[in-house]
Amino acid sequence: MLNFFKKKQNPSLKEEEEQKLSLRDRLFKSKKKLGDGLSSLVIGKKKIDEDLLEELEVLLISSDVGIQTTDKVIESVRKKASRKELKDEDSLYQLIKLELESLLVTDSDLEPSSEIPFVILVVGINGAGKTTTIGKLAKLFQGEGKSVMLAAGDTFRAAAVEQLQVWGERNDITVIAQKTGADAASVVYDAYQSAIAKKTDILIADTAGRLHTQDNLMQELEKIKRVLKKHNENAPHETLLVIDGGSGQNAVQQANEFHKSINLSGLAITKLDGTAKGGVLFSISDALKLPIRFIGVGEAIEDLKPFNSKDFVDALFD
Ligand SMILES: Nc1nc2c(ncn2[C@@H]2O[C@H](COP(=O)(O)OP(=O)(O)O)[C@@H](O)[C@H]2O)c(=O)[nH]1
Ligand SMILES: [Mg+2]
Repeated sequence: MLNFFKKKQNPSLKEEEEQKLSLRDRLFKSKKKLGDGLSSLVIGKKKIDEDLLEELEVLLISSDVGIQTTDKVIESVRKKASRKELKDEDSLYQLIKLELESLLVTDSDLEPSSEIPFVILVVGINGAGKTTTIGKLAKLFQGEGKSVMLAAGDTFRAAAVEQLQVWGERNDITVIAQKTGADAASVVYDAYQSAIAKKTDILIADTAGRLHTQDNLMQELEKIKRVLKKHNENAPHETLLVIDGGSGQNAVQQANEFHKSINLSGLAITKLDGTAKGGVLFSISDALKLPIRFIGVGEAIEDLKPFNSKDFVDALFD
């Protein structure tokens, strides 16, 4: 369930403090695995030998960096290390850290264009965090002074539509919905027309969870895109895949398959507060070369952060 739907109006002091936790605190489990793991590996070492590379390989693979991406990192570290003499363990640590950072696709801000409505189609499997992320995103954009409308495109479950409607009412965000079982493309199209009429800046469309193996459901997503494109070839301006970061290497597979079938433009990776599998971001970014737009680091509405590769790597390694 969307916890922030139930959020109290006046958070207690404790809750407020929790909300102020830094990215480093939120990514604690992954930091412990990757950052602390790397520290203990390079401690007291000045040169990179085969033993060290082997240990590094084990660390990266066990941190969900993935075999192919790990190979790439190891090769690059090997080459760089043979060319220059490293001063101390810290230079070695920094070299590996930067090598990982270079895998992350930068320039990742989602900048709604001047064309309105800027349409964001949100897709992913069940429970990945789509609806939660949409609520957080809506608030984020509202905070930037933009008007937002939501399309309740998850028409499979009555609860899904109601949840979004109740939340929209409370937060003064229009939600366009039809009854359960309605054609998702028609809901999104309705919302698009309404957003044009109201001159809304951003339209975010929720969709039902689906697996890439469910052909009929994947076709439904294609239909949503087709219907939008008929009216504006630039829409949807963003096709955002939401993935649960805790699913590790499965997340890479999911992202690959969704990308192949509906052509994604960006990723949001959720639940990084609860997992040590944060290494998967390097793997996904390297495999798909798609920008990671946002990361989810908690259940509260403030817990969606625009992704910044340097901040992320600093939080894990500093
Ligand atoms: N801890 C944590 N939980 C999250 C995050 N994002 C989503 N969730 C939880 O994941 C669950 C499923 O989210 P939901 O948005 O309903 O998934 P959907 O089926 O893809 O729409 C809910 O309990 C959310 O509160 C996150 O970044 N951190
Ligand atoms: Mg949902």
